[in-house]
Amino acid sequence: MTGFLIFAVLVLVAIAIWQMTKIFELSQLRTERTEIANDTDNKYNGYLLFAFLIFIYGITIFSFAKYGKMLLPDAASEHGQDYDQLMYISMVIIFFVQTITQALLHYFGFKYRGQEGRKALFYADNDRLEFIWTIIPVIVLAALILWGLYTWTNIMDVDEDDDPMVVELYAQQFSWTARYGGSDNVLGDANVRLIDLDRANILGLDEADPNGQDDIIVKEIHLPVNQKVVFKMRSQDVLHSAYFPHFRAQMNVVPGMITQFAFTPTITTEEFRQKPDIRDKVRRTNALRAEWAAEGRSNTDPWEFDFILLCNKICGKSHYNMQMRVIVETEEEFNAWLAEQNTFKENMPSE
Ligand SMILES: [Cu+2]
Repeated sequence: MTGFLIFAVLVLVAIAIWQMTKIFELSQLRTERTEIANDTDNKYNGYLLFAFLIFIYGITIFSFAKYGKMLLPDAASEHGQDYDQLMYISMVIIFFVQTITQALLHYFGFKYRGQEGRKALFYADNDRLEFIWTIIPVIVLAALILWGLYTWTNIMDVDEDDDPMVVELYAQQFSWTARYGGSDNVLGDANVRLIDLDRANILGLDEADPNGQDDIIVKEIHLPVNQKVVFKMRSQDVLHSAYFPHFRAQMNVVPGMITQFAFTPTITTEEFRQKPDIRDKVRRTNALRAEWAAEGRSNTDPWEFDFILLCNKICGKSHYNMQMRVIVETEEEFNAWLAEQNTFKENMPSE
């Protein structure tokens, strides 16, 4: 409310000043026509161009300094390194070109501002110039696009020789469920029409399919480090999107079809938590949460870093909270965890 009042007062003061200048101008005896910009006006506008240039450079530097820490940490997957490199190079090129062209644009605006007696030069075209400013972007963009396509094909190419671990991601409003193929690493057939909540068959597994008997259904993903995993995704209701920010992976989850994405985690959760930038982030978040706790707000328990699977399609009112924890651990830890889980068959009530 106070903010609004201050804003209203400022607006009113600005209007008052504007009206006063108008009265002042009207009271002056003028000989020249005021609606045509004179040299002084053009000079001021030229200087304002420089002021705007400083503003855009300033806000860029400010944003990097203040919000740079909000960017994602280093990638935790094998392909994530290539992906980040592509992103990094693209950004460097964009910022480099932007910085130079903006400076030139504003400088020329100032240099060739209107001046008494100066006439614009009629300059129809210049083939050589046009060739240069066409061919340079063509080469740079073609290189970026080809590199991007090559990287994308590499990421999306799931080679069965890699012997990836198969995990199903099942999306529904508003939660995720994961299913492991079990000892045979093959997922049993499933269909939403077979969902039977009375029998606790929440994913609609075909009870007659032998491949499904040893499947393991969980609410938390565990992954062994350095093992390729392929996620097969199904949706029960609407479009969702499986987004693993730390692994640089995202794929739409579409009702009626199976989509997939594969990646290899390269670092365990424990190791990732020890990284200086992650520790710093956790410290900052928990300092904020402590402040909130002191104010008596809810949801202020200390936070510990975890990899996470998020939904990245606005799929309904609780979309924001559609997430699942992802734990990357050593192979021994993973096997121990897996051994503790019940299979589909063990969980089914007997007839
Ligand atoms: Cu969703």
